[in-house]
Amino acid sequence: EKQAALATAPSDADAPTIFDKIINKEIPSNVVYEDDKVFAFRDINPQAPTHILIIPKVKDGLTGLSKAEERHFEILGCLLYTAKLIAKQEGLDDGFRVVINDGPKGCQSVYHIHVHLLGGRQMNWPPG
Ligand code: DGP
Repeated sequence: EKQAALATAPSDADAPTIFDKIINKEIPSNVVYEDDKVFAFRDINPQAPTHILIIPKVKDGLTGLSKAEERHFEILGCLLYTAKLIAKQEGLDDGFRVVINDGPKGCQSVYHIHVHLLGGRQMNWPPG
């Protein structure tokens, strides 16, 4: 399913994605954190007992990390700091993982930057 999505994903288009509808609550999601800049919700296809996506409310061209510019420094920091806050909120005191998939080879499927927060089980290394 994911491979099929990757084959058709617009790897550099700045078009709206399903995440805009999630932010606007046109599509329901399980929201775990929201402020003026950042939105976080549970992944529909969890890869760990805790699997949360942390995204900027305004994409501003940040389809993925590879498109980051200096103007994105603040929001990039906000996303990671929010991951830390949510990890605490979720009780992931023994550790967790954050992941940013970028581009086709990074297995990115939604082109609105997002930080995956994964935890609640022993993670493995190397990742797949
Ligand atoms: P990535 O493959 O890194 O681009 O991650 C995209 C994630 O988005 C993937 O783990 C599944 C998740 N996702 C896609 N559509 C929806 C949705 O409609 N709702 C929720 N909650 N998650 C979604």
